[in-house]
Amino acid sequence: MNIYIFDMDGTLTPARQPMQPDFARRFFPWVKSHIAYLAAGSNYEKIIEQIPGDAIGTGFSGVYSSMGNVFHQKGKEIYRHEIKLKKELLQTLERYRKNTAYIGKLYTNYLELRPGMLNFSVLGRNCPFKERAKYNEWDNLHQERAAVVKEINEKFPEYEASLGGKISVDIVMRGGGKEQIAAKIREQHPQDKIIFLGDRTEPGGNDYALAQALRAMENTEVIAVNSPEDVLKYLEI
Ligand code: M1P
Repeated sequence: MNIYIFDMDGTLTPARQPMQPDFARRFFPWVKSHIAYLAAGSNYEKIIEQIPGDAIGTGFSGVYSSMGNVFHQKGKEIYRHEIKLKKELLQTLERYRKNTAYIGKLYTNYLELRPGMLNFSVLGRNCPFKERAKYNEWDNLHQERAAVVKEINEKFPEYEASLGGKISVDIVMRGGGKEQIAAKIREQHPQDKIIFLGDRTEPGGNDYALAQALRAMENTEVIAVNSPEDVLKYLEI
């Protein structure tokens, strides 16, 4: 039997947007008749905003949120982990926010603490939606987020940083990222083939650690997708 794992933003839904109705219409019957897990960087509250409750409650066999630091089954929280934040880490992030060369307006909620992880966005998570694309375009040219990721990973061996979606960086305790999901699912399904679909499986992306952990195991496959349309195409639904 195949066991499926899906990332959410950019994989099952457009980044930070609800699942598209046509996608939901085709994906729901499929997910109800297969064993599938969700592996999201977002927290559980955001997942509920983006994916209709039907799939969350009854479709998926389990929902990993906050990079695998919280686990829900049938709407019930099974466990959660926390992160320890060092003063030096916060000072480093504040420096990027203060000294950014981005000339657009900056918004609040630039440090978002979630169970087991910290999400950092120089732009600020409370930005209007159109500002996300503007910052992302600028960041693609100036590689600000890549610089944050590099500095955190070099300076703090106890933490692991990766690019979030379009505007942010995800920081977890080393080993406390999406990779932990691989071992948990393998434990539940020792004999089955595990197939993971994600849009950020490249080095530095927030699906990379999970992709690598799975590649190191037998009987697994990692499928890099660029959009929900790619998922439908792969599943042939
Ligand atoms: O794709 C998952 C990412 O989605 C958001 O990223 P951003 O706001 O940068 O587009 C965040 O929730 C991030 O934590 C998450 O990994």
